[in-house]
Amino acid sequence: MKPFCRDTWVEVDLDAIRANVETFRRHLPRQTGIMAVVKADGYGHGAVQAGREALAGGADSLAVAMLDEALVLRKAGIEAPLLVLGYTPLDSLAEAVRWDIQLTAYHPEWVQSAHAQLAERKPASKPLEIHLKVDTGMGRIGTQSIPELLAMADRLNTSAVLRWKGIFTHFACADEEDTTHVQSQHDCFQEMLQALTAAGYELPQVHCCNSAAAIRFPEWGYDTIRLGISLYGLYPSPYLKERQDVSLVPALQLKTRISHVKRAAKPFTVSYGATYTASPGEVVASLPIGYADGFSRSLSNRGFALHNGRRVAIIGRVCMDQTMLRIDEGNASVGDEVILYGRQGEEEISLDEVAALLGTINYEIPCMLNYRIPRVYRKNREIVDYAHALAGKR
Ligand code: UAH
Repeated sequence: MKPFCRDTWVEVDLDAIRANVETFRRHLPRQTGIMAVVKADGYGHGAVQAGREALAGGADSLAVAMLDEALVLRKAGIEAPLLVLGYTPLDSLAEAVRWDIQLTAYHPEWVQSAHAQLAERKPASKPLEIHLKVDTGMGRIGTQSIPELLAMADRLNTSAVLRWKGIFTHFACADEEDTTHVQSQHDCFQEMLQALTAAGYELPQVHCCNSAAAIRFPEWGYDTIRLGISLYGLYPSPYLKERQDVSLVPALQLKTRISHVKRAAKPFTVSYGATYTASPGEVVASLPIGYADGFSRSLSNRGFALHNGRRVAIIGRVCMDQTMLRIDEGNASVGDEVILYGRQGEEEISLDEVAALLGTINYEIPCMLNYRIPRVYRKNREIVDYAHALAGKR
């Protein structure tokens, strides 16, 4: 029995996730590994399920944005190397050590405090693995200073409680046609690596590529890439989608079922604000999904859905828990499946299309779908797992 009652759900095709990892495996040099980025609950797909599938498909490690996300993965039994890409407060170091989670550092004072704190522990703790983050042109976390980088490398190499595991940077514009910025970031990264080797340090794991850079510049893969959006079958930008350097398979669909159908006998208005008037003869179908699920209210009177393989318009305002459609052709009945994101027959509503309509990027669309929506996982078309926070199932 399915562990939820709701007639709205996200379907994740785990075979697609695996196929995307395999595509990058073929696209990258042999020696380059794949770190699957499953932050933000796997970009809305489910971090545990997406992470497991990525690892089974050939990824060798996982990355998240914050320590709490890493703890979820460890507590679910994932044993692969896990890296926290963002900031970790010093008062949480013991948790990172206990659960064997790699952290990111970018300031000598943080590294010194981490060393001092862990060195005091009795009995001596196992070493905490650290990746140093350098800012080569993103302007968010990361050091821009070679003296700071050398000071951190020195502290890590002489500490018994810290271990220098990696060094990385993050690109701001790798998805754009103009490669000036990404090239200059890569040059800057190489200068920082050279400063380390010139000072006698042996480089640990080196990584700089996100999905876009891995697609465009597979030769910059170094020891590993950090594969985020394209793990889920999405291109980092419309430009890269058009180029088709790699062929990706989208993993996520958003589905629901009609909860009410009415044919207008006389004109009536639809939803809050009465922004749409149904004319006599029009068929209006209600759907049990709304903006409180992460289905944007900005799709009011603008978005589309798929019903019986045809595109149908969203009419009136998207409410907190309900959305209405106009069914122009054919019959509609309570219980009919409706696709909000994904494919039905020959028709598709891609996350790229929805993002363009909302004036945002495809990344944001699955990330918005929140805990109220159950996730259904398929492999070989069969349902293999569920996740639903309201049912206490991860
Ligand atoms: C530091 C860092 C990120 O914040 C995100 C990613 C993954 O990016 P894509 O989703 O564009 O692949 C990697 N690294």
